[in-house]
Amino acid sequence: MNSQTKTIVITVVVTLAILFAAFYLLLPVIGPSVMHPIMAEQMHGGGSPGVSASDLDTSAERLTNNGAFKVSFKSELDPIKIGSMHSWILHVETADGQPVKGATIRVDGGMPEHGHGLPTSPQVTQDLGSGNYLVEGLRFQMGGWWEVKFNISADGVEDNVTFNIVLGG
Ligand SMILES: [Cu+2]
Repeated sequence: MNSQTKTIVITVVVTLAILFAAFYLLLPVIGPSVMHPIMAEQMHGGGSPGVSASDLDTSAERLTNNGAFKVSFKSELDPIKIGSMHSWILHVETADGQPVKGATIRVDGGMPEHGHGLPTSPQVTQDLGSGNYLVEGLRFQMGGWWEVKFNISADGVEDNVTFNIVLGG
């Protein structure tokens, strides 16, 4: 190795060392946007173990947990845009396909991997008839895996369904 090569090698090593040091020093500053998912994962033990966003069932039509209702949704925004307040129309049928009218429906949800809930309190504001219900006030403020859960009660039967939404960005 001649002295010129040595100088180049030393310069590269020193530059890399400075870059690494700067990265660690700057972490708190560039923090929130970059670190949110990583820190949340550490704080909440990585969410549900073994579940990754890529093998989630993201279909817009699902059976409730106990099989009482078949539920589907149509978003006013398709595709759903991060940060935009919008509504859904939820369609509820019995397992054998009869529209369920006059149901009482509660909405809940959040990001399992981040350990936080929905940023808004979506509500079913209208029974549109024919098993259709207007859900207003949905907003997803970041990309990633969201769960939107509906608790449905009708004719003395109560059941729950969870839709998985994966937003890019
Ligand atoms: Cu989040």
